[in-house]
Amino acid sequence: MRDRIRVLHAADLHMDSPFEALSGEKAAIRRSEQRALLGKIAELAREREVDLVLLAGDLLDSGSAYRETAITLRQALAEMETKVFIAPGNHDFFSPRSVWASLELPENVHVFRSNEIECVSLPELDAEVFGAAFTEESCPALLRDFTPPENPEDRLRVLCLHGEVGSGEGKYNPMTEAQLASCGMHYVALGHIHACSGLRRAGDTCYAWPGCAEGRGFDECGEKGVYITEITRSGCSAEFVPIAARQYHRLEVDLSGGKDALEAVVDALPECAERDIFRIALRGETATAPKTEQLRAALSERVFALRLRDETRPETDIWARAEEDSLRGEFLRRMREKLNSASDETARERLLMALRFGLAAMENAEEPRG
Ligand SMILES: [Mn+2]
Repeated sequence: MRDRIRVLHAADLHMDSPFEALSGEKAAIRRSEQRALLGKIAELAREREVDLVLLAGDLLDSGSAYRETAITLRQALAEMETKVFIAPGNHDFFSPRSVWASLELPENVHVFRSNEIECVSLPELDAEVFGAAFTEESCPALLRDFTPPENPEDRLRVLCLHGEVGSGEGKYNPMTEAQLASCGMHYVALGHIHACSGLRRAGDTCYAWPGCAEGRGFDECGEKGVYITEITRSGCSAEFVPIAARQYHRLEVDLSGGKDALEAVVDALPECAERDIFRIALRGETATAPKTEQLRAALSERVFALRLRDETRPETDIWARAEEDSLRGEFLRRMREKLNSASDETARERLLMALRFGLAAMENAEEPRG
């Protein structure tokens, strides 16, 4: 009898996402990189000689797919050379009009089509794979009333589902740890949450979600990938394998102390920055406003894509001119008084803003700087 099986567990590829924050050209590159995930998953499945591939939903960002995506999907699934199970999620739910119904899928692929948990027996692996599909954008709590059937042959049991673990309330197949503990599975392969979970345990049930396999925005920063999970009757181990083509990063760069903006940003970039996508906030106190357009141009070759925000504040020695016998001096003195008696941080922020605008107006400058 098999005492273990090895599975590749992936979810939330969200293929054909719009990538609205990127230019049209770069968005198209990102979509082709999402498609390439399928080939990487197939390669990894062969390399690691996995027994099963479990795809826990939201493989597609919507009910439809570009022609290229449908072709790649069919090819890559066939190349996986093992049984592949797909549990459609809220973005790519199963319906008669969905890709899952219309696409002619290779024989090694089983797509769950009903929102009731079904069981597929795999006697050659001494295993059973359970699963279900979202059949619309929401899905009731599938584990709430689930009772595992008898398991007289002590088969390894795996459940592949899209859904979320927590209070048991919600629109997306919510489940509780107690329900997981009593569902009779050795491993529950989940999808839906985009940050990977790490291997978790509820009673004797191990469960995990790998997160999305390719970031799509600054709320999906860092390494993204899939799990290779070894499942035994007494427990599981899961290895996270990064497969994303690019990472998203959020950086804050402090320009206080008269630092050169370009130098400071370049210093802050990680290795392989040219591959990645950045949101950089410039912070700190500066004498003059950083020239963001120049900076963007200078950085364009060093990163794949960039969003740059100037959040610097004027240096506080703007008060140096408060003693002047001028309109500016008078304005500064009055503003200083108001700031000293500001009731809270919000009032202070507002006064600082007024100060910057006031000084800019007096200088006839376009940018409100001190
Ligand atoms: Mn989802």
